[in-house]
Amino acid sequence: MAHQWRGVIREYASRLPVNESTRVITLGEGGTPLVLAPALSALTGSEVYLKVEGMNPTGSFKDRGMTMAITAAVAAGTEAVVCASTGNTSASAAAYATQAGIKCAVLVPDGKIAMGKLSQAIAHGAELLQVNGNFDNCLDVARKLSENYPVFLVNSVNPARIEGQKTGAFEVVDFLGDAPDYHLLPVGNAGNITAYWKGYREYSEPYESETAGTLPAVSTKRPVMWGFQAAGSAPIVAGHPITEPDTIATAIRIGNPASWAQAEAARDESGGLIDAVTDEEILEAHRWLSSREGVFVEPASAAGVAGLLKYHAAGQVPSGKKIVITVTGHGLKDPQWALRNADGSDVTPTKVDFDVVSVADALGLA
Ligand code: AN7
Repeated sequence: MAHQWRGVIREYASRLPVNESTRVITLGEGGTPLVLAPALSALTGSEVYLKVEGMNPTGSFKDRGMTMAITAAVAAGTEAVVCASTGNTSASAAAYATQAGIKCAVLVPDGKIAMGKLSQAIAHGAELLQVNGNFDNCLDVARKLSENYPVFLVNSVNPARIEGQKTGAFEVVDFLGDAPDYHLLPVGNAGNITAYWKGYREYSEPYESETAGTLPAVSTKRPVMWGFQAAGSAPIVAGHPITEPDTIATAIRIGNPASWAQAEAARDESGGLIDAVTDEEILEAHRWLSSREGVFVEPASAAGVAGLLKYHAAGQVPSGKKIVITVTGHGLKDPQWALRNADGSDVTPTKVDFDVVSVADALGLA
């Protein structure tokens, strides 16, 4: 019988801080496709898979953490949540808060979030404030707000978010049958690299479940973690906060990541790296994904693929391995980038008259 995916909390309940009496707030997140990328595999000689997180209910990986955070907020009797966001967290928080029947306030950097994400937060009825400052300023205010007023913070500094997001690693292992050799992903506020590493660690050892006793290890190994920041917003690479982060990949325009230390731990414990990719490299990877793999992502989501292409060009990507790259958000969030050519000029669709000969001519059909 067909099995309908029940959302990450119900699918992975024994490995999450929930029990039978928890009221689960879910939109059916998780269970996203792990797609074999033929062109990247041919290029590298490794099996390269894309974890396509744009397939989540609000179009990004944030939903995995948000189902947990809003579930925790409801369990705590909260009536309002707040988050700072470069866009995707606000879209997700707004949707899950709506389903829970609680209020949601979001603080976003003025003029620096993609239209799709802004539309989502507004559509779901969030109290949206455009802050005259960047993401780091927004997070600072959101934290202080939650410390001094009756609102619950749902940014990834909330441990419930990391718990939910670690299920991405579980799904990769469950699908492949073991952990991959490498896992690549974009790094912004560094919650996701923290969460994947936690998931991979927990799956590689016996796990003391709160509800199901001791669970055996699922994987025999852990991947090497490679994280990529945008060059204009690469504090972990620089080794200091960036006060005026800049990149076209607005989702990861973050100068002082909240989970900085945890990201470094994931890097070091896995024998991996965190490096920067330029906006040009990000856009090239974005085009590669849409035109060669059939996967449309928003620019920030392509940072992991940009990293793979960069390291391949430097001869540092091994062949014969399994490589998973999380592509974090859907291309429809920020579609304008597809309408630019590689040289930066606008794409101009060909116009034709409504007769078959003109159409055949335009298509080059002799
Ligand atoms: C598509 O929504 O920080 O390193 O406020 O939207 O876990 O922060 C978004 C981050 C990568 C970086 N890709 O992940 C927010 C926000 C996409 C994103 C990241 C984000 P983290």
